[in-house]
Amino acid sequence: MASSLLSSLRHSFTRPFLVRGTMSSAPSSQMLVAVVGVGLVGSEFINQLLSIPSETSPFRLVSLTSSTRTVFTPNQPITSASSWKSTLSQATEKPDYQKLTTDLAKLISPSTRVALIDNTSSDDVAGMYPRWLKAGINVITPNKKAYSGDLGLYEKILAASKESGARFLNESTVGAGLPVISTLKELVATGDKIKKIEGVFSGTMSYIFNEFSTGAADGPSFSSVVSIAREKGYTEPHPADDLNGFDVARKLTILCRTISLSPSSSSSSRTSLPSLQSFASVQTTSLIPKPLEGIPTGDEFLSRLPEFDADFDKMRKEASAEGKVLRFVGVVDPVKGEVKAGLEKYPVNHPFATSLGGSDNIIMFHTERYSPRPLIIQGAGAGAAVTAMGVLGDLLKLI
Ligand SMILES: CC(=O)N[C@@H]1[C@@H](O)[C@H](O)[C@@H](CO)O[C@@H]1[C@H](OP(=O)([O-])OP(=O)(O)OC[C@H]1O[C@@H](n2cnc3c(N)ncnc32)[C@H](OP(=O)(O)O)[C@@H]1O)[C@H]1O[C@@H]([n+]2cccc(C(N)=O)c2)[C@H](O)[C@@H]1O
Ligand SMILES: *[C@@H]1O[C@H](CO)[C@@H](O)[C@H](O)[C@H]1NC(C)=O
Repeated sequence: MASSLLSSLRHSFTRPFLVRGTMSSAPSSQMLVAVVGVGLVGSEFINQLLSIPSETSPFRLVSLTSSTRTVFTPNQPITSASSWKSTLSQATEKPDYQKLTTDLAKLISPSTRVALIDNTSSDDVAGMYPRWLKAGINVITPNKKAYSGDLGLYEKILAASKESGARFLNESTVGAGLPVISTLKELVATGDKIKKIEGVFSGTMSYIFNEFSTGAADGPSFSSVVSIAREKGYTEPHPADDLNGFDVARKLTILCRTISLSPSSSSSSRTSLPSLQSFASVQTTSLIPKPLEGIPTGDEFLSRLPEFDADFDKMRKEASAEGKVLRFVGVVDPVKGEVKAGLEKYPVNHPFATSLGGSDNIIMFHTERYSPRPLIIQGAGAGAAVTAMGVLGDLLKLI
């Protein structure tokens, strides 16, 4: 933390001197960018990156990698938003992460830095972060795998970043483009004390319960809401991959680690939070009915889900009788030492009941300063445009 603050200060002081003498062209301190994973978010990110006018942009896009192909063109950066796709599809080289690491590391110099954007959801790619960071390559990603997985991998990432000074940024892993991690980091770094973070962290779960539970005693059946969510492309192909709550558990792990491993975090919140071995250590209450666990296909799962509609209906009726709605939330509570994900009830006039629409996320920070009324962040928590904005925003933090 202190060293990254120092390095960003150092950077802002030295940059005017570097720029002097090259008045005519782009900033002389440049950032070469490599993108791995060109799906929805990756493509949108590339388009946003290339929309920065090249005369002022400190970025040069030098490499693209999909699951089957790779291009590396440091001498002729990619500049065209209309042709990068065909450049990649015509490439004949297969992805080779060892080679990419060496090739990128060779480009690093006092005036040239390198950032790698992982826009995959791949565990293998996430496993490369320590090597990339060690080689001096900055890593930016919306992929939650590395930061919420095995603690051993996360510790390697921290150590590699410390050793080389290369940075890893993760804003878009929680709430996509919403400023959740940066807000949390700033609260902690300025000495505020986190009492509780609570929120609707999954766009899919948000949509499902916004539709299913409005405060009324009746409404559409749970299985019909899940089916519609799947048709609209809001769920994973297999809805159980959303209903298991793991996505929320991963996001909570990232928040928890961000608090407990921050050097400026008060020692009490650092010690009271559980040290999570991985997202699997988060107390997570799955919404998958027991008899449907392990069903291999999404279609079969959905065809049997109506057998459990009565159970969900009963919960909705009970909540309604108390003047409440059901929401699938995540909680990080340093006071109680608790990190958990599951279904909770909230009064019909609570922001989780009144202000959510579509697949919005909402995150409440209860802190010593923001008390009794919490700091609230709300908005679209998924979608290529906002996620790519979170990634590009991280990249801009390096300049
Ligand atoms: C900027 C950007 O492109 N972001 C995307 C993001 O939109 C997308 O959801 C995730 C999912 O993988 O990737 C970045 C991730 O999500 P998305 O783009 O939605 O997924 P995708 O369309 O399936 O694209 C993934 C591409 O990765 C490639 N891939 C897979 N495995 C590899 C390996 N080993 N090497 C190289 N490429 C690899 C696939 O390539 P092809 O098979 O097509 O060649 C796919 O194209 C990323 O972002 C997270 N996310 C966070 C928050 C919000 C969102 C969202 N979409 O709203 C996504 C996802 O969890 C994921 O980790
Ligand atoms: C997220 O990134 C920030 C750096 O911006 C870092 O301080 C924090 O520890 C990271 N957290 C996780 C879990 O990756």
